[in-house]
Amino acid sequence: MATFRFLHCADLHLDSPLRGLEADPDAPVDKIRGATRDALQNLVNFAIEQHVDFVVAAGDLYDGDWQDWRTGRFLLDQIRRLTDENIPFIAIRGNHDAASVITNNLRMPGEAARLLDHRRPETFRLPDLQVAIHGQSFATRAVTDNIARTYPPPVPGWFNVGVLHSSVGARPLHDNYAPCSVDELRSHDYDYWALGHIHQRRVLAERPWIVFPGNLQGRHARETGPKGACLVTFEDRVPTVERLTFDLARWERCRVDVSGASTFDDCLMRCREDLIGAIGTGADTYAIRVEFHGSTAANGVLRSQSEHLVNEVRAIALALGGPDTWIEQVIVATTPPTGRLSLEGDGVAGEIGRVLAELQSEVSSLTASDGAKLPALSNLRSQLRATGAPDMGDALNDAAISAALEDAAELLATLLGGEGQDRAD
Ligand SMILES: [Mn+2]
Repeated sequence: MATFRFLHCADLHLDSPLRGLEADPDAPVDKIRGATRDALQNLVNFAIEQHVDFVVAAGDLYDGDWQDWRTGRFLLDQIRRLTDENIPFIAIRGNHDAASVITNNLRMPGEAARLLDHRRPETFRLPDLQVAIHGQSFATRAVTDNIARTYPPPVPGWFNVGVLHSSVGARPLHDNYAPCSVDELRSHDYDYWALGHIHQRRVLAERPWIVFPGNLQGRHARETGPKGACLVTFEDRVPTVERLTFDLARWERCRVDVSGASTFDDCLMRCREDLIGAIGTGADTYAIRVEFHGSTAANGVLRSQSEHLVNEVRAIALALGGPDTWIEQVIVATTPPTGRLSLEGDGVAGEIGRVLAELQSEVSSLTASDGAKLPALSNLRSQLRATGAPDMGDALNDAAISAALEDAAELLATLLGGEGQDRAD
């Protein structure tokens, strides 16, 4: 057998509508919208520059719901770039393609490009390399038969590749399309199984290789990290598999642990450190979801000043990564500190607790119009006015006061019970 190299990609989802983009006028929409195309173009550039021997695509070339003929033209242009360089392109249709009018009518440019049959398994042969590529396209969106079972026996003495769009094994988060097991695939005696459907890269076995390359380009905040394809090199009768990255726009989730942070600014400092790590992975454009978690004295302020928080996080991202680093969302999932003080007992904390409870009970027994009669409240009003705070007017109704008192209780308990202080109870 000759020495050869090929690329295995899957789940291109060309022109997939990238979720969460349109709602935000500050998002680098064009870069992210064009990302699935850029990634394919990158793969084709690599194939041509390195002159790989062929390219296999294991389904979901398109996104089923997105039906624009330009998507089809783009794919054909890229395939033609390969075949013009004598690089064969062999693909199957996945569940998304089966629903797509474009893929159904796709006419491959010449003999070196092939979309394998959907009625039965088909074998594409590369006699010079002694490579046989076996595969079957999805006929409909939901193929629940075990189509791998009917794949042909290997061509003896050749390198046999099985191309399959399947969830392989029980994976509760995915639709169980074309079900089959790793052992079943192994029993086929092929040299490499080029899988598609699972969007995360996974190597299910190494003898033979049974591989999901993951999708070529992440499409939303759950498809994070570098995305690309696999380069398979067959040399000295042994195949090796290398992971290649082709995405330019990258989704990341930045989980900022603010446990023990005492202020809003401390939380931002930690966020900054984590963002430096998240945007240092070599992509051009980043879409980042920031999640604050952990037990912190800043829990209340992070939650009450969420708009300010988003602005600050965006400013940090802009300073670190420029305009192509986009904060997709900021999630506050923090909890109050565990070391918070109990506003009970005989001490000062208990006194504060009693005052707050008294105010709380007075408020709940009043209606909004009675609010002005509450001495503490009218005092508070005039004091607020004296400090130049905006007049709260109607905002001072019983529900608002009640909520403010709860916040005050939490804040006082947090501040008084911060690290290094003794608990009163
Ligand atoms: Mn897919």
